[in-house]
Amino acid sequence: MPNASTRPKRGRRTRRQPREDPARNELVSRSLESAQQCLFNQDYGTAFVHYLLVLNLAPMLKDFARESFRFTLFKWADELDSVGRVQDLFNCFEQALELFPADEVILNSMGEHLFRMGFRDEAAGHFHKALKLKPDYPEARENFYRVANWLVERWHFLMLNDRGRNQKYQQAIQKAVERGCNTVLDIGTGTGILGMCAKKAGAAEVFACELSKTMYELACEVVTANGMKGGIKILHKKSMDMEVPKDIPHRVSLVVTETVDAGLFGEGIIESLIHAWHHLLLPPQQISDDIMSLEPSKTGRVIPAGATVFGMAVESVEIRRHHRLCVSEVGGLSLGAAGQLHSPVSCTADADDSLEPYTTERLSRIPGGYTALTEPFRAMDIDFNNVTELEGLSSRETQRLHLPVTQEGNLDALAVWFQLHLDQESSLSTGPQEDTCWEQAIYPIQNPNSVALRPGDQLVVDVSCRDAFLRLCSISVVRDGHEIRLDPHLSVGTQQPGTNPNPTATAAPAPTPAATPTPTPTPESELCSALAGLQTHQSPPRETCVLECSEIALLNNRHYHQSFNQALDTLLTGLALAKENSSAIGPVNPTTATSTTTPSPSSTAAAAAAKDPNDDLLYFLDVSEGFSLLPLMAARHGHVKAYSSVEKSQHQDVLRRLAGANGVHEKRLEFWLNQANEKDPAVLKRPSREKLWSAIVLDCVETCGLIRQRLMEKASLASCLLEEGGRVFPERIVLYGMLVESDTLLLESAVQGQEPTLGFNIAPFINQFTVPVHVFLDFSTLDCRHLSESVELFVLDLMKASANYTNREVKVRATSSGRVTAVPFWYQIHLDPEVSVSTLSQDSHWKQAAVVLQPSLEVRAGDWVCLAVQLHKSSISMSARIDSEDASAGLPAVAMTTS
Ligand code: 44T
Repeated sequence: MPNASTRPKRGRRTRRQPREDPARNELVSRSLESAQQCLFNQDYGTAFVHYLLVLNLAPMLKDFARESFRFTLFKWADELDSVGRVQDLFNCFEQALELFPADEVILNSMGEHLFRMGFRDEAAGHFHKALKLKPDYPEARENFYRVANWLVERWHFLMLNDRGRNQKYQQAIQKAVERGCNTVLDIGTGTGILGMCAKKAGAAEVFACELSKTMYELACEVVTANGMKGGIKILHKKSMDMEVPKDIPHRVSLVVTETVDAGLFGEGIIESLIHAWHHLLLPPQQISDDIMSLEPSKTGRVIPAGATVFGMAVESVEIRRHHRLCVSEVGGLSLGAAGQLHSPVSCTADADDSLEPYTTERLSRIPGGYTALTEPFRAMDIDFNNVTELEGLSSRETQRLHLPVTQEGNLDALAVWFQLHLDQESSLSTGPQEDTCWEQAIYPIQNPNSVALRPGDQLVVDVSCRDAFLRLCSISVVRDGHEIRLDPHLSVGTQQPGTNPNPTATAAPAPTPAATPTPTPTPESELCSALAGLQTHQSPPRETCVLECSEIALLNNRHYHQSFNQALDTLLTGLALAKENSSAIGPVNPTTATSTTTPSPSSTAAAAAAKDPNDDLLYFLDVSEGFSLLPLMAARHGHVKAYSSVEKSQHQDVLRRLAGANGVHEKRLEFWLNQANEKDPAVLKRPSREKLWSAIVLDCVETCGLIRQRLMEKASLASCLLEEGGRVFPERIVLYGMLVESDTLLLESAVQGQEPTLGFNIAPFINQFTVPVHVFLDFSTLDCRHLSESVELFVLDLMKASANYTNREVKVRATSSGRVTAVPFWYQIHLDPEVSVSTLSQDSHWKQAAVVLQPSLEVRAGDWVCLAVQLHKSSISMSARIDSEDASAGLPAVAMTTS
């Protein structure tokens, strides 16, 4: 080691030829050797340090050592990650990027770590950089698409394409500026559009703030491109962190904002405006003020000026099946012992704060439609120009509304929307009937029993504002003068607590006779009312458990479970029979791979005496993500030991309860992730050293409609772990698609030109975040024209995972003329040669996805379209062209490449 005084200075070091310094060379070569040795010994931390030293001292070795260095870094990062040393992990990546600043693989990997830890903005930056360095790097592309969906949410495209909305905002802003509001702050500027409107209208000073880094950077680019760089000061800040004069020199006369979500208050508009009135806005206008004055305003105001919130009770099968258990039995299992299962969306009076009070749906597109059970009612009026009112919202008394039921049906949810009053003359509505793209807020009913309403009933709803969220809670139904409480913890109906014999029955738990128009009670209604009165006593709380909406929808899917039951039955019966036959011939080791457990033929009797009862067992492994009943269904077949991947202890408890109630011995159900070693948690393993699996269930399609990441890797591993005759479920998935023309999909994926954005140049910037694959689609209600029949696009064979192709050309005949803008796709999931389930079926918990074609393709009826489909890992891409060859004579031609 050279001593400190002779150590070269940093600046000179690079100019020096290492050959001139034998001591350094010696150090480099010894360190390199140590690095390689440590790598061999899987001591990645030490290897990493040695590599750092080597490459800092001898940068010319970078190309030579790049691959091993990356490998070491990734392994070491995984180790650091598994022990929670997050800071060290990022330090290592930063050191690595100092050495290799333009290494797309390191950038992409760092992005993945950042994304997993929730630093989405930073992750996006890394994926973006990696992609710029190597535009055809599929991993970075897939990752970028994933974050793009998070960072620039799809509503940005919808909003910017909504010319009506943009024009209304523009006119309101222009009017305000003309009337003297010439200092403006745009809170949550997004792409900068409202700020630019203010500038264009002639405002002297315009400020804008945006809390998302990605959106802030985008706004800066857009404002510059529109020649307003000097005219709008954009801050990367949350408005509540802004101060006068630090961030803006003085208070402003106008705040413009559209920080509202489907439930109005979800983006924090109440807190932002309270803060703005106290710190950023001039004092509010007094009634006596001359609002027509052309002088610069000395008072402040807000656009939008206020809002009116509306609600309505609805019946919707789609909402019901995602939030409540609607079946009492699936796949041969009785679910009575499950306790109360509900979705994470709950707005009951005692709902805990971790639950979301509402979810969102576009009712006009909800599969199966919806029925309005009441007229729309006014739930709240709010004046954004009245700070006292804003401050009083949370302490406002709960408002109790009695809503006349106008239509017979099941009460599944309260739907909420609002009118945003931009000023006194102009407003926007987000209602379900309006021609808008906005979703409505949905407050699902969590009552375990269905609540059948009928005209004449009154629904009692409490409206309040807690934690700055609007809360609507259905309290009770008044029928014939009797009040029937709807709290999930209050038993209604004739059931005993803890049982749920037929929750899908449409009969109300409430009194059964039809409501009479006269107040005179009939003997029947008297009896029922008396019953209802008796039954509104407080029942002991049932065990409750929260499941994701898609998990509840899956539980409600009878066909899915029935199909699995059938396929499991075929497999397990066949295997058990084969075992019986083979043991009749002589003791045969079921694994054949492990001869150590085979007793010697000469000692059959002794072996029989010492026979392990587990020898005859079939082993079933379910590696589905989330809650799954399949292991229980398998364990109900005799001689099966089933392993579940359910991790949450609450969910395991539900499965244990169900096992007990369905006659499954506790030893026949294991939770394998409980046993997995911490360092190596999710790796597929043998059930025990000398056993192989009879069946492995893989979760192949995500709820959003995409193939699960790393599916094929898992499938090849799974098929290696099967005993003879064993099976991977599903054995095969077939991807289907259809050519469609859909303007809606285009509007959701990219800003279409400058025209809808008031002539501002925004599209090229926001469209960098265009993602060609749309997820969570409801194909059955998508506004589109079908331009072809459905066609098979791809087959993935999970039993022979290595033989799958990655590229395929499919010829599709156009059945109508039009513009092919997208190809929605879905899957037929084949459990075995006879049984399959479709992700397109009505009761599916899966949604569909679609590739938006760029560019779209004009077709005439009868044209053959050649679709090039590519599957890289789990991401699908497609392009289309008119097939000029005459393909009409043949069947769809297929070209394929194997991976
Ligand atoms: N609403 C559409 C648009 N932000 C959602 O980071 C409107 C949806 C909509 N920045 C129904 C109706 C409608 N300080 O980029 C985002 C966000 C940013 C802030 C700085 C703050 N205090 C905030 C708060 C939010 O503002 C941007 C827009 S917020 C989301 C708007 C008819 N459903």
